[in-house]
Amino acid sequence: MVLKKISSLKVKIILLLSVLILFVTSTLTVIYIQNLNTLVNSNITLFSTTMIKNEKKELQNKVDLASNILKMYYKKTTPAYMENVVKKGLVSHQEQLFHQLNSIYTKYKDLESKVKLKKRLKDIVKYARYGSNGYFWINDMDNMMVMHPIKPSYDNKIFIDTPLVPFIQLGVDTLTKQKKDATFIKYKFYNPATKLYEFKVSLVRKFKPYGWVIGTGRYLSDVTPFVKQQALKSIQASRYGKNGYFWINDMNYKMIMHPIKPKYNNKFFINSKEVPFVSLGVDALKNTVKDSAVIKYSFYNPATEKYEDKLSIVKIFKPWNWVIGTGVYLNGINKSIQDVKKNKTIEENKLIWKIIIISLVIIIIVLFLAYYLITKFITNPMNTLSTEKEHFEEIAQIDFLTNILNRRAFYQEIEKYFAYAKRNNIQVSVMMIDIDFFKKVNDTYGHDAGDFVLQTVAKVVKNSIREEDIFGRLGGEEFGICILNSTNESLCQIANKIRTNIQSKEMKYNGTIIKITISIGGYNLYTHSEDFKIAFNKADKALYEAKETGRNKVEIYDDNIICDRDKF
Ligand code: GH3
Ligand code: MG
Ligand code: MG
Repeated sequence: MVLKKISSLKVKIILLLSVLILFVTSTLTVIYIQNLNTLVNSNITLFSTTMIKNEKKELQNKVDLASNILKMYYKKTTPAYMENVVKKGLVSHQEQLFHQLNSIYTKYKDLESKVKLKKRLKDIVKYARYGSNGYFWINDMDNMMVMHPIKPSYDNKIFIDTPLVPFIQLGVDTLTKQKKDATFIKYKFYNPATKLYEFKVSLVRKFKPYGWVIGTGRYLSDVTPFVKQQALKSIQASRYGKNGYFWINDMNYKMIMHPIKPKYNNKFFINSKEVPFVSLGVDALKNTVKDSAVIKYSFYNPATEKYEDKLSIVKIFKPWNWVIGTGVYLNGINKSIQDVKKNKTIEENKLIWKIIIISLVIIIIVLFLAYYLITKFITNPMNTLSTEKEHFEEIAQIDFLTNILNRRAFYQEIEKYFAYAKRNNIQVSVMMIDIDFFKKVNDTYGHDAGDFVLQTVAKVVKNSIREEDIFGRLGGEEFGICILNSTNESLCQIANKIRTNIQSKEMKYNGTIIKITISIGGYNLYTHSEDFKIAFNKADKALYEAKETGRNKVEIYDDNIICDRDKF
């Protein structure tokens, strides 16, 4: 019983420890794998956000740079700068005309009649043009319009104090005042292009042979489109990387310049699927206080000839209300992110497998150890694994089933008793007990019931004798007892007490009441010269007789004693 308890306790501890180790190992493994996963995922997210952030920064730099180019051109549209540009242009164009006039005059002045040559030269001036609408007029020093190529109605009219046509008088007066052959004049004049009165700068120059003043002028505002055109050209030519470019649209959704698809130029794109970035950009800029915005959309990629996701930055250029934009196709970034993801996942999987294998090894070792230890304790409870000396000795002396002395221990004790009795001249008796028809109990109720009966018999017998009496299991269903200070009478009495206690005991096993009887052979030693083997042989003989003569009875190995069952 004690032994069973010991081994089952150990088994329980082993099981508990194993379960604990398994639980801790698997929990740690799961936690580790989860943490690893989160770490890898956050790494990838960090990588991709950094990547996109960098890309945005790059684009912002590019668009800022392009915006600076526009700013540079815009500076050319300040009044002073424009006046300078206009003046330079006028000088060069008039220089060309005068060169032509002078050379023809020189060539034909002796060949042709005065009238004819004058008409020839007048026609040259009349039809001379430059730029989109540059022309020359002729007046004389008497403020008379000699020839105006656009307004022939002015011809041969004198313009003095006429605010609508101020340039004749202004030119003549300035030339006279400055005593120069050529001078610039600046005045306000109606501009049919903008329908506004605007500053116009004109260059008037004397053509001496005929006393003419030949003038030509330009509105200062004429410079702006020219500068803008130049700015557009510059931006159009600005490229970076493999296929980085800038486009420009205005805040009214009109494409002003697209370097890759010029067919979009001057077209409006409001919520267009083909060209989504114009309205996306304008709307994003309208919705922000900043001067730039990020937009995402799908657009044709000339490199792959496919429509792909694109990330762009648009920036407003306020002076001209232009939007300048540039973008990058995200497939490059996505590919790098995918690559990183792939590599990280491979690394992660390798780590996970390592951890799983380590955990599995630990689990297998633990299971194996547990199995080994448990089987050892269950199948061989008396093995040397127990380090406690006490247990070891107990295991060697106690009968495993009945928890009384085993055969070896019993005979050892008897030997001591016999020696003690001999020394002190004390009377000794021995008894052999055998259960009657025990085989039948096994056959009828099963071996476990038989074990239970053996245990019960041991208990009942133990309770029927004194503490100092020796009681042991000799094997099977046989027990031995040794008592001191006894006579044949007392032996007979004690034996019958044991027998009747057993007979009257109701052994309840799994609800079934089992009743048994025992037979006892006893022997009270004649002399101290007999050893315990002889004594037990004699008791055994008496037992045999008890069995032979009916069972459930006590026989004493002494013909003089009749140990009658009926007396008890
Ligand atoms: P008898 O009255 O002649 O003694 O008959 P019996 O059946 O008791 O005698 P036998 O010697 O033929 O049978 C003894 C039986 O005891 C046989 C064996 O199976 C059984 N036995 C021996 N040791 C144990 C044990 O530890 N547990 C159980 N359940 N049975 C045991
Ligand atoms: Mg027997
Ligand atoms: Mg028997």
